[in-house]
Amino acid sequence: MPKKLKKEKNQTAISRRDMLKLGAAAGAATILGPTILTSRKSTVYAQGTVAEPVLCPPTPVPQSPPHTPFVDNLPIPSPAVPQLLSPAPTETANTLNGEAARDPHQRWAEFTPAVTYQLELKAGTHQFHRDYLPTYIWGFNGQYPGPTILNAYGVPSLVRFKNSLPTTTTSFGTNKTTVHLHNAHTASESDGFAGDFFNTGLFKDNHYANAYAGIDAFPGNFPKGDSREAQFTMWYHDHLMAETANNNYLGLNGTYLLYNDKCPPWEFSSPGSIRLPAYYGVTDIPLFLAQKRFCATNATTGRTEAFQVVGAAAPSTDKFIVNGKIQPKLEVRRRKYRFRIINTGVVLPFTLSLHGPDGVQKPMTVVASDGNLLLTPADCSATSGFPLLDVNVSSRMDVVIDFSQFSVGQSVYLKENTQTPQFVSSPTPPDPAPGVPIGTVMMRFDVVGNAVIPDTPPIPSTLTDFPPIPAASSPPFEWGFRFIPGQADGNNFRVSHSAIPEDNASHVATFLPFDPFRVDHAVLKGSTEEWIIRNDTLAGNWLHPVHIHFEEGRILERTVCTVPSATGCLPANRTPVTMPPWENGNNARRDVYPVPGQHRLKIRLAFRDFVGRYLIHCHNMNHEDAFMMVRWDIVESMAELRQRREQINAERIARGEAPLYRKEDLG
Ligand SMILES: [Cu+2]
Repeated sequence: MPKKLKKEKNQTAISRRDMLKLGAAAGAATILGPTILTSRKSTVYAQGTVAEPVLCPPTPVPQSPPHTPFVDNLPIPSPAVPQLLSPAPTETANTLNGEAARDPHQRWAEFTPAVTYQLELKAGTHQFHRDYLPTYIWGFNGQYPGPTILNAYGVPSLVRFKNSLPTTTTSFGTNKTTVHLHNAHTASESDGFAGDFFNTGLFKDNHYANAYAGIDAFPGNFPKGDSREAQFTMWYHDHLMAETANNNYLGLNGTYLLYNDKCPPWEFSSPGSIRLPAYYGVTDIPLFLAQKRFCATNATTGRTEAFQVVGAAAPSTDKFIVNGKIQPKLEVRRRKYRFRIINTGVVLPFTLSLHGPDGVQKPMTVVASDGNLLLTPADCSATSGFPLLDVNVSSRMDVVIDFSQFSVGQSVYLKENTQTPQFVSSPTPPDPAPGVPIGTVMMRFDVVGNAVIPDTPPIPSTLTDFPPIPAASSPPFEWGFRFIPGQADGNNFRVSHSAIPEDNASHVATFLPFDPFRVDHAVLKGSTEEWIIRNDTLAGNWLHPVHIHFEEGRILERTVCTVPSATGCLPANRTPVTMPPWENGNNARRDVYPVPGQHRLKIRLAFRDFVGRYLIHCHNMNHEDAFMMVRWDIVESMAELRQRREQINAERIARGEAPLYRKEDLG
């Protein structure tokens, strides 16, 4: 035991930036080699001419400059424009012409890209408010939020992510990247695995089949796969190990929407359509939520720079941002609108409600959670029993707001209920509506007239149907999300795991930091597993929004421990927790599973169509960067499963740990 503790201490002493170096060095065979071969290509891409930021000192923590509420219009992120790529995309990585190393695209011939895009990661400036000077950002095509990709199921796409980030920077970003499309059904080599980062000067082609999960089970369908698996609202973002928070805070994220017969990009009647508000940027609008803090405006540099609020000992933010603006306004007509709310981080949940000019709460109808249509729509309102809409980091909540309930000339407010209210100006302006302090308002909707485009019909009472929950092929696999007391900030979150249910000892003993080359669980393609997600940290600590790449799941059960225990809740002490209809597995599918202290969630996942490396991690970006993330793999065959599980056991025994898999679990 003393030996093991010593080893763990050494491992946890690794800094986050050391981990990046380790990732590059340990991956020399697969990552560094091709990088060296192609590094001369870095001069192909001209670096931006944006002056690097002059950051303000870390102490004292500045108060952001004041702003006038509701003077900027809500920006609509521009749609990405398809373009032909040169060099043309290839199945195997085109490392001789500047592509980063990767495994060959899976199912390339089956899903030949019909549309291609290029998004260039580069420095830029962005004005977050009329009263501010421009702020240094990193963005896709230099813009924040990045361009919105609009595409359809059945139309395979390829996005070339070109890393033109500065070779040196005075910002708090790290100029390597890997881009995850959350939570597309994507082959591993295009999934933005956190260890698959590549350097500035290189590009990487991510191939998106835009097929539903279940391709192999429904080979005759068009679009391929099981249409009940459709997801509509996704977002793409930097997923660089140990630096995701910084790079996202700088602006490396954008929206990716998929359409199909059920949700086409139009509102008129068409076969299969449920006729939700659908005109992008007009009646169907992404709301990209974020928090920031800013330095004092610097007249010499001509900038109002962002203050670093991520990393060790992070101070809190004091401005709420929607689509890149502080407290914007949006003119709306008296009709229904769909808003696709996305929490882009970095670490706090938004807890939202809608209020009329009299301050009274008004309903928002939730139609989708994490991109998946709900079985039946559900109101977030004062009378529904669920008055607040929790949007954890990376979760998406699609709501329909019917502005026909208001009169022309009235204003409506989107309120944040749990975070410290933002600083607006001093003295604080009066409340815009009774019980709605100005600092709590995310944005304002101004009802300016009757509908011009005819309103959509009432929201159907049934939006979709779900595939059946498949039987699990093995005992539940348990993942534990743990805060590790006594460790340095930035290095104090871990994921434990065990293949044996109720095996509390393993969860206490096993908590290695993320290592892209260590596999903590291997699953068989085509199998279904029940996973338990548990947070044994005592209540009062963080809620962890756990994200599982690649497949959607349904929460079958949520319990809280009535006799709190840091070492594992006894079964007799677990009591069910009522879940809102946008979380309950009877009505909702998810890919972000919020797990507060002393909670246990039971979910079931099928692993289909592709193989390779995937992730389970907390999506609080500071937490995933502090190593609350592990790799799990999907393998092709029973023989490979057995070999990989034996290898995992052998590596654990070599570390002085108990084997993970029993003989009967080896496959
Ligand atoms: Cu967390």
